[in-house]
Formats: sequence, C-alpha cells, structure tokens
Amino acid sequence: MKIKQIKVFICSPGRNFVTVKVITDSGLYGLGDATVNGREMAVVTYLEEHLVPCLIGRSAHDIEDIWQYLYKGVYWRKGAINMAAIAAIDMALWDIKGKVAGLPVYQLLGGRSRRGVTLYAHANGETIETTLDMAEEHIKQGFKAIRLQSAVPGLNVTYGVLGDKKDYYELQGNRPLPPEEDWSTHKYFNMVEDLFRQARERFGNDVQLLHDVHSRLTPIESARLGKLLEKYNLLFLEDASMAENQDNYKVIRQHTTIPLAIGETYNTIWDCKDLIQNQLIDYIRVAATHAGGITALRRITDFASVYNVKTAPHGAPDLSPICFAAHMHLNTWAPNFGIQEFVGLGNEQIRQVFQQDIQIKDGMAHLSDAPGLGIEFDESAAKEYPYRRSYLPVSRLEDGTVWNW
Ligand code: GCO
Ligand code: MG
Repeated sequence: MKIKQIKVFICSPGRNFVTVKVITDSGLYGLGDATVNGREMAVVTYLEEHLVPCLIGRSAHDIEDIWQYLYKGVYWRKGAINMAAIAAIDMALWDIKGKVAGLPVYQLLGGRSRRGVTLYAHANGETIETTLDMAEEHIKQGFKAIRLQSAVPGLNVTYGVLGDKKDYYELQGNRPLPPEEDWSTHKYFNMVEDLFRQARERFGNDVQLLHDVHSRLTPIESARLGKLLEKYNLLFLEDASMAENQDNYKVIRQHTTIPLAIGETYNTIWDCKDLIQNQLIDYIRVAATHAGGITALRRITDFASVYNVKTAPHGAPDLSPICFAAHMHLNTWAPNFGIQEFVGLGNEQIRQVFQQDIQIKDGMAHLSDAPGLGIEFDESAAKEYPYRRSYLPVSRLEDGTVWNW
C-alpha cells in the first residue's frame, strides 16, 4: 500500500487549522494535524515544498521508518515547524493503519487501560466570582476537575480570561498583528491566592483544581507560589516557569510539594528528558501535533512511566480535533495517563469541518470504535473558511520590557 498523494489544507472555521491528508493507492487515507498557532503558513510551505515530495511512493505501513527518515534525515532536527509537519504525517499513517486493521488506534497501541478519559474544563472570568460561577456550571455538568484562571485587577488583559472581551486566543482571526498585553507579577500575587481560597470555600475538597501560570514567573517566584497554593490541594500547577534551562525546576522542587506540569511547547523527548528523569515534574503535557505525533508521544509516555510521571496532553483550541482524537487514543491506552485538558468539541463551523463521534459524559470522554483515529475532514466545508493571518499576543512588563506571554 503506497502513498499516492498528500494534500495540505489550511482553513479557518473560527481559527486557523493546518490539516494533512495522506492518500494511498488502495484508496484508504489518513488525517493529521499540523497547526502551529500564529505560524501556520510556515508548516504548510514546509510540508508542501520539503516533506511531501520525499514520501510519494513509500509504503504507508512504515510508520516508524518514515518518522526516523523525516527526523534524522533532515539534519536540522527538532523545532516547532519541523516536528508539527512530522506529527501530521505520523498521525495520518496511524489513521491508515487502523483503517487497514479495522481497529481504533488505541487497540494498535496495546488496548484499553480505562473506562474513559478524565477531562479538566476551563473556568475563567473577569472577577473571582464570575470565574467560580463558571466552575460551578462545569461541576453541575459533571466535570470533576477544573482549571481556574481569573483576571488580574489592574492589568489590561489576563492570559486565559475570556470575560466579555471575546478576544481569547481561541477566537482568533482578527489579529493581523500581535496584540500586546501587560504583565505584573506583583499584581498577580495579589489575586491568585484569593482565587483558590474562595474556590475551596465554595466547592469543598472533592473537585480537582488546576492553574496555568503560563511561564510568567521566575523559578523562585514559582516556588513561592507553590508554597502559597499547597494548602488548596491542586492537581497540578502548569508552566510555573520556563524550563529552557531544565534546572529551573530544581529550584521550584526544593521548596514545594505542589505537583508540577509542563510540556505544551515541547517538540521532542529531549526537551523533557531531564525534567522527567530527575523527577522534577509530575505531569508531562506534550501535544501530539507539536511533539512529533503518536509515535513520539508513545515513546515519551513510556519513558515518563519509568519515573512516575503521568501524561496530561495539551488540549487548547489551537490543536485541531484531529490532534484531540490522537490524544484520546493515547489516553485510552497509556497506563500512566493522568488527565486531558478540554475546551469543548469546537464551535459549529469546526464541527462542520471535522466530524467525529467522541462522547462527553460526566466529565469524561469516550471514543467510538471507529477504525483509525475515527475522524473525518470535509474538504468542501473547509473551503468556506479561508485562512486569516493571526497572531498570539506578546507580553510586556509595566515598564515596557518584553516578557513571556
Ligand atoms: C493551555 C495553553 C494554551 C496556549 C495556546 C497557545 O494550557 O491550554 O497554555 O492556552 O496558550 O495553546 O497557542
Ligand atoms: Mg498551558
């Protein structure tokens, strides 16, 4: 079964997605996600100009060989654009293999390890009260784990807060240039403990709570935050600090037992190797799209399991439903799965373009037994939503210094 054609699509049903379709001479095809938020066209060009010509005529069954060929064969290893392109091809090949076998991909990985996949929902608001109102809605719907993000009083916009601004990173499309946001660590510390104290007062101890710092703090500031929030019993604190220097997490670990999660921007196992091996984190959050696909995530998952690190795949809206499906198969299989981030199954346009049959019930997601990844892409619907250039925001401290967004 040879690869006959590879099509690359870019569409914007509410936000931009790059989708790859690998078509074989048997007529079977597979789908993959190659979206890199704010840099979409770089992946499209990279795929069309550099990867696709090397793949035509190869056996669609050689998933591992193709992965190694694209990874080692490029010489310029790693990198977000490169790894997203490899990831999309890899997902599509797993999709094809599942269709050939007549089995969902999780069966090819080793079968089911659990009844369903536990999700965490997002609650965010312009005030602590509105954030907690949203959390209450999720709890009523059956979610057992909620990520809390609340606006920081005194800052123009806060990461992760939709409020009534309707300008959350997921509602992309009207940002021809990167918007700028303020950041103040001091003001943030004035808000964040209240958020979790009030959450515990209102909801008690049963619900799992999570929080994303989005890498705004230095390691010692993260350590301070960890100590401050320990008593509120978080499932994890995400992206407490940057870990380009993986030793940063030693500083945090020396001071606090709060569970730590990181990895959504990581592209390879090497980016998280030291953190995992030195047991400096508790959850690894790599995404199939950004870290080399199902083949790479399976390897990272197994490596993490040796060190008691669980998986908590990134689930932001800029990962397409194809990536979510890939995560669902990995999560259904992985013995060391922790939790899946969840922001819903997309708006009406997204569900028109990407069709799937994942069921959400009581805060858990359940795959159907459709072969492969179990997802369809409607090419003609996608054409109705053309690409719109759009950027993620840039952060500045109050004196104008560029900071981590
Ligand atoms: C998350 C992430 C996202 C990212 C987004 C960037 O935890 O869901 O931090 O909110 O900001 O994926 O493209
Ligand atoms: Mg995050």
